Amino acid sequence: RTKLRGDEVIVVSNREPYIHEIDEKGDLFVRRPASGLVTAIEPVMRACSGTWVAHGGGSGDRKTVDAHDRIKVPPGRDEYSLRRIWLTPDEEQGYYYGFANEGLWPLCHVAHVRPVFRESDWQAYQQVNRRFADAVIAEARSDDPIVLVQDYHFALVPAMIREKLPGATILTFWHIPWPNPESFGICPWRRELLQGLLGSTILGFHTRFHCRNFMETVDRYLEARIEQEHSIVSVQNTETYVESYPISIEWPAKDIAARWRPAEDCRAAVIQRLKLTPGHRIALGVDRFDYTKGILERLHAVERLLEKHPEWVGRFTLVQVAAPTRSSLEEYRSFQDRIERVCRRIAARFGSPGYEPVILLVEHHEHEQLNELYRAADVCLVTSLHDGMNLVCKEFVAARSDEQGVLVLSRFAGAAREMHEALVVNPYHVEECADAIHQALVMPAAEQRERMASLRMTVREFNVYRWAGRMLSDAARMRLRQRIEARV
Ligand code: ADQ
Repeated sequence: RTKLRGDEVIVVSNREPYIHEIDEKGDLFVRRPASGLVTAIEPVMRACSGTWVAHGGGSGDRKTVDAHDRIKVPPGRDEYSLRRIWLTPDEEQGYYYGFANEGLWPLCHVAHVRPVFRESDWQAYQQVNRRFADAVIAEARSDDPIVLVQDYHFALVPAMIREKLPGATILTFWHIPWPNPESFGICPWRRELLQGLLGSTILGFHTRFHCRNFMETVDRYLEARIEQEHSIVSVQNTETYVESYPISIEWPAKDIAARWRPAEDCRAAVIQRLKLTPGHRIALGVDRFDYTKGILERLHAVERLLEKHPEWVGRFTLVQVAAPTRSSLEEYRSFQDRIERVCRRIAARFGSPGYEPVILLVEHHEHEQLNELYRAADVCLVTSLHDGMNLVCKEFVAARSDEQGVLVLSRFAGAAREMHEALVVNPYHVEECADAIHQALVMPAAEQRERMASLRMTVREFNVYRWAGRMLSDAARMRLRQRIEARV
């Protein structure tokens, strides 16, 4: 808030932070989406109040807005404005499911799912990007707002805004990895995407590695001047500062953490609810049900663990919470079927009446329910095949005020660059993962405490306000420079 000093802030993202739905009885209720992006941006918006422009996708969304499609949120607290954009089914199909999630998502993640590029999806993507850019321009009260453009759904938006509002400070954050130039180069519209992103004042990625990949991609496919040591890319007269800003979570306030039930009670509650035996060891996975999250590899590791260490059979369970996501895409449906098949196979091999080695909960959980699971678990398994950052590992650490519990973390998640005290694994290496789970289960309490205390220091210090603060300070610096240059 100090950094912004009254500047106008507008956020653009596909996902809205509050979704209004209508239940079977016709009553309205509000839902928080399972989204890393929303988890990260929402505290920043609450702190600076402004306008959030997003797709209104809930069945009750239209019922709750005013004549300008706006609503104050969080419900009941009215801290900032949410401006909803309505998409037609064809727009949503082509822009969101098609180009963004069948094209860009697999293109940017090395997860061996082949991207699909349809001309009609590309048309819809351009059209929807134009609609969001127009909405930002209409919402802007000044000619130099700060606009935060979020993610791969809106690669074209920065240049579209820049054209109409040359004085805007546009901060674009790409929440997923950026691949190497060869991989990115298969996209038929690579030049257009790059030119769109280079309308940004600042373009942020989670890691330096992704920044370097981006700059090499620009170098390969556009006529641009690249100053590696200053991280500046210039095309014609526009300069973009490309920097890494590792995203994080809001560290729980002292009074909130003080009200949490003791970890032992959480454990007892989960054991009772899931019908486990007392003394049962719990490994936890929390993910959107996405093929990049390494859920299959995690199951293979659990299966191998039970083969290798029969002493855990009957005493160990993986609780896998998977939030349904993009389920209208075939790739996601068949992935879910495959996971369910493997769970049944593991149950057939190692389960018995009253004992399930894997409990798969395919449902959205509220924050409090997740927190209880995080506090109940002996081990948290984050085995992404590729992940921009991954917030689940940070949420787990934040929940463990008792300094117990072990994090097993994929080396291919951006988070592995900061969370060195985790047991860092290659999720493709089944044996290594099985061994890491075993090591976690037998780790002495004192070692758990040491590792967890250190992880907690990192996440507490490098929290989401640090992420936003660094980006906004850089923006403030660039605004000043622009103003000075405009006067010369
Ligand atoms: P995501 O791919 O969505 O984010 P992640 O960072 O792990 O991945 O965040 C997922 C969020 O959804 C977490 O806050 C988690 O608690 C929540 N969630 C998961 N399963 C849930 C469930 N069943 N019920 C309720 N909530 C659930 C993208 C990138 C990441 C990057 C973030 C932020 O893919 O790499 O970390 O953006 O930049």
